[in-house]
Order: sequence, then C-alpha cells, then structure tokens
Amino acid sequence: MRLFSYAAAAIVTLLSIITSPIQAALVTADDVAIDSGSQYFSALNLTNTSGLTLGSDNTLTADDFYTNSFNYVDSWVTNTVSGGDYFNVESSPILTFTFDNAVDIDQVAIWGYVGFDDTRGVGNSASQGFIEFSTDGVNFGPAIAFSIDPTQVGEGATVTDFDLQHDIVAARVTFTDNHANLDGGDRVGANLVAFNTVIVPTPSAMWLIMFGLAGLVVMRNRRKLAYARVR
Ligand SMILES: [Ca+2]
Ligand SMILES: [Ca+2]
Repeated sequence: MRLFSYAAAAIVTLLSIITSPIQAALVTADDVAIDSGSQYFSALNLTNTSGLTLGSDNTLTADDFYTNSFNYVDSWVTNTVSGGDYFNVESSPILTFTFDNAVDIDQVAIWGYVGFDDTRGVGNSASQGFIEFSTDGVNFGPAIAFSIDPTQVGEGATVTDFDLQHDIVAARVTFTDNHANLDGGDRVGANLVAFNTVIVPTPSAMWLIMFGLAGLVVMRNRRKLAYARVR
C-alpha cells in the first residue's frame, strides 16, 4: 500500500512537471543602440518600466498602463522635424535591443507615447513597424510586423505574438510610421519595449527527475524491507 502511494506521488509529480505551463515573463532588454534616428529623450527609457503603473502584482505585464510617458525620464522620442510628418522628412528610426544572456522569445509588447491627462503628442507615438531577431548580433531573421494601438491615454501594451525565437541576443526594431494623422507627428516615440521570454523544461531534465523519483521509491521500499527483516 505504501509503495503504491510513493509510486503514485512520483507519477503525479512527474505529470505535473510534464503538463506544467511553460514559464514565461515579460522582460526588458539589457541595452539599446540607435542604428538610425535620434533621441531627444533617451532610447534607454524603452528598457525601463519608468512611466508605467505595474498594478497589484508589481510585475511587468502587458495590461500595465502608462501614467506618464511624455517626458525625458519615461520615454524615447526622436528630435523633431520642421513641420508636418516625421516620415515625410526622415527615414525610419531603427533601434537594436540586446540581451546579456540569450533568451527564447515569443512575444513583443510595446507601450506608446502620450501624456497622462494630456493627449498632446499622440501623433508622435509610433504606430507601425517590424522586428527582426538575431542569435549572433550580426545576422537577423525575417521581419515580423507589428502595429501599436490603442494610442489613447492610460492603456496597456500592444502585444504581437510570433513563433518562438530561440537563443536571441539581439532584437532590431524598425518604426515605419507614427500617428501623425492625429495631433502632432513631427517626432517618433514610445514608452517601453518588452519581450516575453519563455523557459521550456527540456526532455533531459524531465528524464533526470523521473529517474530520481524512481530511485527514491526503490530506496524507500528497500529500507522498509530491511526494517521488516530486523523485526
Ligand atoms: Ca502588472
Ligand atoms: Ca519607459
């Protein structure tokens, strides 16, 4: 009866490991470089959660909203162009985000650029773009398009899903449009770019756990047998 319960516990544990949801978390890059464009407000603000309200979990999630993204500590924004739409004058801003340790990514979450209690600048918020991933920091994979919406005050991130990208050390983001049809539009900006990293348990790790549990069951059973013989 005891052996059965140990075996059952081991099987339940193993099943819970196999069926447990993959671990995922929204993270920001460790650094960012400007390949094309400018920074009136620093591009590094795209890698901090400054300007966002993280909610009761106090953890970065896609539904966290920005309380203030219209200033130099919370957001990135380019220099202005004289009159009209930034994209009529300048080429698309390109930013490369880098990770100190390679990550597996299946989602990008981007918060726009607009002031709280102040819709000025909504036209300056980036609205369209694409992202490319690299495993060596030199060669990049195919472009994955995204759009940044809604543009209104106090909203969460726009999330774009894609096939899991393995061993990523760099993500290159090209912004191809802003909301210039709304007020403003002579700059391009955003508050935060975050990436959903995924950790999938490897089969080898699961085999190790399974053998370990099986060994534990055998040892417990032998001890019980030895104890029974002594008596
Ligand atoms: Ca949160
Ligand atoms: Ca920020």
